[in-house]
Amino acid sequence: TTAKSPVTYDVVVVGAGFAGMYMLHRLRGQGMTARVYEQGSGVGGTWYWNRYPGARCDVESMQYSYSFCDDLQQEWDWSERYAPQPEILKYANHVADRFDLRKDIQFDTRVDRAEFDETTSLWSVTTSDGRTVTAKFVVLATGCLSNARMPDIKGLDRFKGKVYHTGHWPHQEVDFTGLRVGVIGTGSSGIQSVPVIAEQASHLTVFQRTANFSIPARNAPLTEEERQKFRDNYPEIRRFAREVTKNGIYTEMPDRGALDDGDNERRAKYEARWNRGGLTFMSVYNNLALDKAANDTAANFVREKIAEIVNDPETAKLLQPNNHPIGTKRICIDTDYFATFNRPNVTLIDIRSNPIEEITENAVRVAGKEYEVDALVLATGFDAMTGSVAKIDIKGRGGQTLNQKWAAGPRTYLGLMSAGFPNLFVVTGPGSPSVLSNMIVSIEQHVDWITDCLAYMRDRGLDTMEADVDAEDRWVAHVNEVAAATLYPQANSWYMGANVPGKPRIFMPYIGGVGPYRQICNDIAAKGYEGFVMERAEAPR
Ligand code: NA7
Repeated sequence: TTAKSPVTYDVVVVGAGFAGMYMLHRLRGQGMTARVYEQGSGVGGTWYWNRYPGARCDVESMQYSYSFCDDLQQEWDWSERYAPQPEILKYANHVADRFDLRKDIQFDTRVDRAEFDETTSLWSVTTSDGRTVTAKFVVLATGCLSNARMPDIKGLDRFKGKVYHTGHWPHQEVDFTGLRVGVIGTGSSGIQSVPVIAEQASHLTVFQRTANFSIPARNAPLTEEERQKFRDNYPEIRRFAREVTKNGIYTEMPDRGALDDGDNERRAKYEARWNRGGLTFMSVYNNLALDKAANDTAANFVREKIAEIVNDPETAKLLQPNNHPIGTKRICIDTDYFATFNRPNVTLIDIRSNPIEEITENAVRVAGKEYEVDALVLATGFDAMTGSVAKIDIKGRGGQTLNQKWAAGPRTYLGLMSAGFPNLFVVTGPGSPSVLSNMIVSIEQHVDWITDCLAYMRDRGLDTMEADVDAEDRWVAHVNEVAAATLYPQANSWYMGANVPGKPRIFMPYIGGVGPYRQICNDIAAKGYEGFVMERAEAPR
């Protein structure tokens, strides 16, 4: 550092969710100076904002947790098979305290702008408090499902009652007792919140555009014995999740396709997974994401289950998904979702055949009929993977903005960097397994990789690192090719950007699997960061 080019921090980290917190911890371990900016008033990211009733992680708690510190994983007591949001937030706060992270996190502060100066090779970062700092590196730990999206529905601003978005839920207790509530959206957030809201509301009207596949969670308290089994086997469980699996979740790996079994055998396997509950339903066979005929067997099984659970045949039919192969939109995990429609105070309204015409001061109008509500819950999702990055005005080489570069869809090398934006990293960015995996596994992998890379550069006196355009083009082509071989692009999902009007339709995450992806990243690092250009800065630092 010289007087001519004052470097305020080695690294600026954007976001204090699970990615930002671990990034800060690792940077400190390297003796690097770092500042984290967080727009919320506390740590936790996703789990700070998504406080809606019933919010819970779909990945089991013993696996949806950091693995970097054995004392932490041995000491923390998860109370249930799937942790509820308040408990995950408590865990995030515990981690912040335990590793003394808060002193380097500035809360209630957004990063508005980041600009790369080609003469000094430094980033200049401007925050919502009007300050500008410089940093050698910027790490975007902004999250993949963090930019809540308000639906563009006529009259929404005229509604007189309270409006809540699941992804931006108030911190005070919301009580729907005695109220008529409308829920718009039946993705994961809708499916988790509907059964809980139905117990409070005098009447609940659910507005469904797309029916979704959902598997029972079979949530239950964890016994000390169950926790101990994980703790005793953590080294192997974590290794397997990281190196062997596709999605970062430890479970048995399927060795056959759905059509390799006869009808009875297949049904028995689906039945067993349905009764076990949770995400592993989809890993009973190895070709459900690849072969439509195989996929149909699983989809039909779930459709039959819905028909068995739901008493009213018309409602059951509406709840049976028929617009996408199972799993190509994020599979949902529920507690009593379908059974909730048997309650006398719950109504399902199909807004696919008749979209919402208008929201009035006190009602939602569909096909000329007004459904009166006192409160509205928007479970309408996020501008996924790129939304939170796009909100920051990021300028790279030649004054090009990241939004300009990504106008036709995100382009990255390994989901970690984008050519033209030196020293700017994204944690679990588009082009990495990210949202197709246990996020904490993918976050730890990226943060470890970035930390090793920064240490490598420092040890060699290198100042800048940038993805090579050819390497990036090859990676983007590979990501697309792997996706095209699956059924995923057949769904209008947020993986495809299809939920945001005008967003380019590109399958954003890398579906090659967590284990193979990690191997690719490790090999590239071992080859001296092949496909990246590393240089010394011209100006003294
Ligand atoms: P999702 O999965 O994006 O679900 C949003 C839901 O809202 C989905 O049913 C949408 O229907 C519906 N939606 C969105 N916009 C509208 C409008 N304008 N009108 C009517 N209905 C609408 O978000 P979630 O928050 O549930 O879950 C996100 C992820 O978080 C989840 O997958 C887990 O990984 C955790 P559509 O399907 O687009 O027809």
